[in-house]
Amino acid sequence: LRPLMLEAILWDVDGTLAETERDGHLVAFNGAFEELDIPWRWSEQRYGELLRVAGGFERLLFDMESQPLAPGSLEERSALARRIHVLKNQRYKKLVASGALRLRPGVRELFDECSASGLSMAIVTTTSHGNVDALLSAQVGADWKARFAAVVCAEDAPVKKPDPQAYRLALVRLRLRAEQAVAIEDSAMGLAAATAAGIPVVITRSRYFPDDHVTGALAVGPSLGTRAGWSPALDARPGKVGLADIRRWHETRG
Ligand code: XBP
Ligand code: MG
Repeated sequence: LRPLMLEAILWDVDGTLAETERDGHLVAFNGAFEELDIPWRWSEQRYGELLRVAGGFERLLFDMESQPLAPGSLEERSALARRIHVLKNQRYKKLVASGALRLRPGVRELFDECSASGLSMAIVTTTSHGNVDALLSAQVGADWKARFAAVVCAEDAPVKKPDPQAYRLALVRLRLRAEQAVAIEDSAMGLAAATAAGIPVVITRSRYFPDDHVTGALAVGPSLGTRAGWSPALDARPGKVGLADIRRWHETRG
């Protein structure tokens, strides 16, 4: 049997394409609290703890459990979380539409390399289509969708990572087997989601997950923008992590 070749790269969004959490979602959450006269704010550190809960709405509900100023009943909390979440996303979209949140180093180059060599790409995220559209319209252009063979967001796969639902759906839409894809992720939760779907994973560490345990990843490194600091190590020539590196890692999968 011939080993399966790499046919697609599946991209996580938050933390992987851009540092959207601290400079995007967190700022927008605190802005929404203020707008609604809600008497609490999230610090950068608290938000880091809350990122263990995937999904902004779910994160709000979780925080309210230990928030003495939150309403008492689950019904009221859900209604409030929904209002905050809507406003947060409006603010987030405005923020990223301004171009303030740039793609992480090496991402654009790998997009271009995949397009040039005809390798499929997909988006696999727990955030919404609207948020992804705002980010990629600003950073890639209004026609960004043409570059992706599948775009799987929270509306398509409501069960959030670390559940593999979003990754499984992406494989169905791409008509690929798990071994034919590589996921690029930044967190242990993302790694768990892709791994549970059978997809090998490359981790580019992000600001909020600098030392997550990521055992079982094909490769772990600081950024696609540098060849230094990767495990397994890359040859130390200058330059970025490219498709040839990803293909080589893919060939080593267990
Ligand atoms: C990261 C998330 C998201 C964002 C906020 O998703 O957990 O919930 O923090 O977005 P990923 P929403 O890394 O899979 O892209 O408020 O839209 O949930
Ligand atoms: Mg992520």
